[in-house]
Amino acid sequence: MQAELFADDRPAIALAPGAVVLPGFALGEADALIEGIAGIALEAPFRRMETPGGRQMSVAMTSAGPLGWTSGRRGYGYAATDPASGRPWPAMPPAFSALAMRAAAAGGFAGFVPDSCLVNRYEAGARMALHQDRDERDMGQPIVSVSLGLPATFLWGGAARSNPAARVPLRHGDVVVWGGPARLTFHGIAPLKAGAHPATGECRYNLTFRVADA
Ligand code: MD6
Ligand code: FE
Repeated sequence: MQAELFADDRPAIALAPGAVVLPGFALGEADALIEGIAGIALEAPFRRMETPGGRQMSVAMTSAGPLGWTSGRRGYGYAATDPASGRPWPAMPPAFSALAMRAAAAGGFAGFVPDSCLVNRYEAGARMALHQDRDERDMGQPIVSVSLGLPATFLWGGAARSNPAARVPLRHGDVVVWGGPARLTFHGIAPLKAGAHPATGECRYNLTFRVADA
């Protein structure tokens, strides 16, 4: 299996039933993914959105695919056009969807065909507070999340925001797949430590693939 060739020496880590970290699963495609992100950002530049409460997020975001995730004073959700330009989001590069489908299958979710790829860019200090991903229509569909560049600490909580969160290190090329009974688990990213990575420079990218509109 090709994934074995590229995987690093850490075994898959089960976070909970339905949720698994696949260490190094995307390493073979990492350079192509980073090139793809640069292309996406030419059409739909990274921007720091506002929360519905009016605060600016520390993570910069853009999207690819038929639907893009957006946030603003009117709330969170998916849109077919980029509110910054009024144009459709850039197409999802075929290598992106192929990797996401392969990872989902490896995580136990065959038949996953994403219609949305949210691209997150973290610079030093950027973080994501504990949240649930609940803007998608079909909670039976999993999420596939790819980490690129600087390492981060993933916060893996529970079914309630107040549950204590485990700290899970995520490195360049790691993929997290989750769905099923874990689909609504609270999760986040601790403030990114400053550093430089040969593939991305002074940032971390995260790709999250979803079926937003099943
Ligand atoms: C991040 N990820 O890794 C933030 N959400 O930068 C997420 O918020 C996330 O990784 C749902 C599923 C997988 C994720
Ligand atoms: Fe999330």
